[in-house]
Amino acid sequence: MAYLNTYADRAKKFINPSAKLLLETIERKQSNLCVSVDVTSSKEFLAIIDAVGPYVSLIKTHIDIIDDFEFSLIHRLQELSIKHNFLIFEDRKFADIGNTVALQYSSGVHRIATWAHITNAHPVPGPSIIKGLASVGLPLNRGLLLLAEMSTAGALARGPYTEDAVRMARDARDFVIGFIAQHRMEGVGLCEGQNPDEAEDFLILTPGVGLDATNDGLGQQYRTPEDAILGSGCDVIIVGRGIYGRPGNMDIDKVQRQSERYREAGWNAYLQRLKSRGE
Ligand code: 5BU
Repeated sequence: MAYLNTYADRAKKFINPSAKLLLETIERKQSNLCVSVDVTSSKEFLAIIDAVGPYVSLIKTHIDIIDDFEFSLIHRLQELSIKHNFLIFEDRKFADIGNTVALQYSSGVHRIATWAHITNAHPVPGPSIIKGLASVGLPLNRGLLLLAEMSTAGALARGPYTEDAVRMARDARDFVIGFIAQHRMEGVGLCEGQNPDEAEDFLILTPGVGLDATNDGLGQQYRTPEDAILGSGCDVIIVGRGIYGRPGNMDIDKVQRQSERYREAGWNAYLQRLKSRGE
């Protein structure tokens, strides 16, 4: 199975430039941690990113929740991305027809395609959503993740829906680099008589990761980095509140310590996974 190889080896096989860069960054920084920065003030947003920057390969944003958004915030974010060497993932969860998502991705106040290396989409509209987003993202070397599963209790993205998402991804490997999911997806959705492709490799980025809580009381479900990386074979752990707690008055030294703690847990689980290959 391709995902059992090192991140560096896998980087060489991906054709999409953002997927390659992410895997190379993970290897170089020894971090499969993505911090999700879900705060509403620009000041807090930048302070968290500067604190966790050394420990992450990827920063995930919900740019539409920033109360005092001005485009200069994106320039500050890009400066931090260069300073700390991480990629940017806007968790936009597009879900409309091709023409509309192309406009939402390229335009408006956020102009997501101009700065986010990676974004994501619900497969619910069918393959046209990939086509629409690719028309904007591919010329900019961007990558797309499909939401094949969700971390929330009772999520509807499962079974045949997940299988169809994987089939859609397989037909667009230049742009679709993987999934937001809870498990690996290689070999999922094959028709009867179709043989699994041993070289198939999708990136699996997984939210719902926490070391100290099992849920948030609002449907979110947490599992440990070890469960995600070693138990389920995911590639990148996405952690938000487990690292920065409650927004407002945060202790930035604690945020830094927590990000190092999660980085170490994620990386050790990966090293264990590599070790398990020979057993
Ligand atoms: P948390 O604070 O670690 O619970 O934040 C998780 C983040 O991941 C948050 O930004 C969600 O929007 C995002 N997320 C998720 O939690 N579960 C999912 O299935 C998907 C995204 Br898709």
